[in-house]
Amino acid sequence: MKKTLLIILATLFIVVGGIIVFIKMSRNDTNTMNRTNDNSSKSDINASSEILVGSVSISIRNFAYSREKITIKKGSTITWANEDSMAHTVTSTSSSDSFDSGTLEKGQTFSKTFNSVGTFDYFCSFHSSMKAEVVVVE
Ligand SMILES: [Cu+2]
Repeated sequence: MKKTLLIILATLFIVVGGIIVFIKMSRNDTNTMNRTNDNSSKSDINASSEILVGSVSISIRNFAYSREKITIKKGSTITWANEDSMAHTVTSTSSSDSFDSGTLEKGQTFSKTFNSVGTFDYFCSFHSSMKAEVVVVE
C-alpha cells in the first residue's frame, strides 16, 4: 500500500513539475517575441528622433532612402547602399560639407563621415523626388 502511494505521489510530482516548466517556457517565448518586435519597430521608424553614433546604414530601395531624416552625432559615418535595380545617387544640396556619391549602381555603397554640425539635405540627381536629410549634432 505504501509503495503504491509513493508511486502516485511521485507521478503527480513529475506531472505538476512538467506543467510548471512548460508554462514558464511558453511565457519566456512570448517575452522574447515581444522584445524582438519592439526592436524591429524601432529601426523601421523613418523619422526617428533618436541620435545615432558611429557607423550608420541607410539603404536605397524602391526609389527611396530608408531613413528620410536621420540624426547623428558629429564624427559618425553614414553608409548608403543601393539595393534597387536602378542607379541612384546621394547628392547633397547644402553648400557646406557637401557630398556627392556619383552614380551608385545596384549593390554599390557610398560612405560619408560628418564632421560639421548642421542639417544636410540630399537627393538623387536622377530622381528629384528622392529626398532625405541628415542632422548632425554635437
Ligand atoms: Cu534615384
